[in-house]
Amino acid sequence: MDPFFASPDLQICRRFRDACTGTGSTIVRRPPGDDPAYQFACSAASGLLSAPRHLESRFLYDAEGSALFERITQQPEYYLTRTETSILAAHASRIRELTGPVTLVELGSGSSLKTDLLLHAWLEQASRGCYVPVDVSDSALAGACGRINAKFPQVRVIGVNSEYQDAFPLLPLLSPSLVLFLGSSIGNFSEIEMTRFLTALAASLQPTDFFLLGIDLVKEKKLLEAAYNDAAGVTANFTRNMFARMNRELGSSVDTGAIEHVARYEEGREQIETFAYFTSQQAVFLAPLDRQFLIPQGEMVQVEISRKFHVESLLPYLKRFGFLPEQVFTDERGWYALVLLRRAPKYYGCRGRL
Ligand code: AVJ
Repeated sequence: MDPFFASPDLQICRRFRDACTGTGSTIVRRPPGDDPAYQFACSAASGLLSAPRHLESRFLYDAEGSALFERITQQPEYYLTRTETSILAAHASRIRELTGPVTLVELGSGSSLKTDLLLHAWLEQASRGCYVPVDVSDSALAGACGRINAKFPQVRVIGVNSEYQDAFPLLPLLSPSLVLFLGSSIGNFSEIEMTRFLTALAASLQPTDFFLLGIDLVKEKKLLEAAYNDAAGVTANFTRNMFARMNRELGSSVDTGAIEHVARYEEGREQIETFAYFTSQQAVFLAPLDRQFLIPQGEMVQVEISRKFHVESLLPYLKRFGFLPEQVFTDERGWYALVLLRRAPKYYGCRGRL
């Protein structure tokens, strides 16, 4: 088939296969066919027309947003990254023991700083390795690939610049693998998004593949709210950047000075809900659609949810999708957990078939 007519999925698979035969570090990018600004504008339009108004949190991570998130992880109140890193540092070798010499695939890799701990453990047991980071931010991905390639020349690094789901068709090519989904990023999904994500991931993995999931655990409201309202105001700028990005990419001309960051823990729903609160009415122009949306003064636009979990209820939930717990690692305060899961045998859980 002429590659020009190939679907985006097929194109990315083909580029990926070509990349596998090289050496050093490579980045596989999305085909130029789909226009990111148009997609961003469509998503923003449907979110701003909904009640309550919301925007998809994946759009928080452009170059600016990814850099702001890195700064969030260094704030004293944001315990998630530090805690997860300490758990990884303590258990990376054990994880390698359990998985064997598998390819590391990281969804939402960002700066890939935590991955060093795993790569070290991998190279203690073998002379070579393969690392496939997947991220929507091209700048974060390029930085991470370059850094890892320089630090670990024995590791083949293939960056994939795409949404998580667009990288799933690559997983069968990478088996046996350990898919990393760290930082409690799964907490950004709504219930229905999480269901779709886990179904698609499970379908793309072989029974020999592993899944390492980082989850932030339910804890005292005060600690949670502090983590999402850092005193230095970095998280507030992260929230404002959603609209700053719309100004840059969609010609929106929103006064970001009229936006206040609101993040509160909803105990009933066990999630942090983050909003942009508008202190004055703003017109949001979306150039790719040639349309304008009014946000009245006093309105809130939800930009993110960060769900918090209980290990005891999450494990049976994951089992329903065919992910079986291998081992759970946690910190001494019990604030955060890393769950190592194994893809169940093919017809696991299919009643009537097995
Ligand atoms: C890495 C996406 C999971 O929700 O804790 C941090 C993002 N937002 N502070 C999180 C975030 C505000 C973070 N995730």
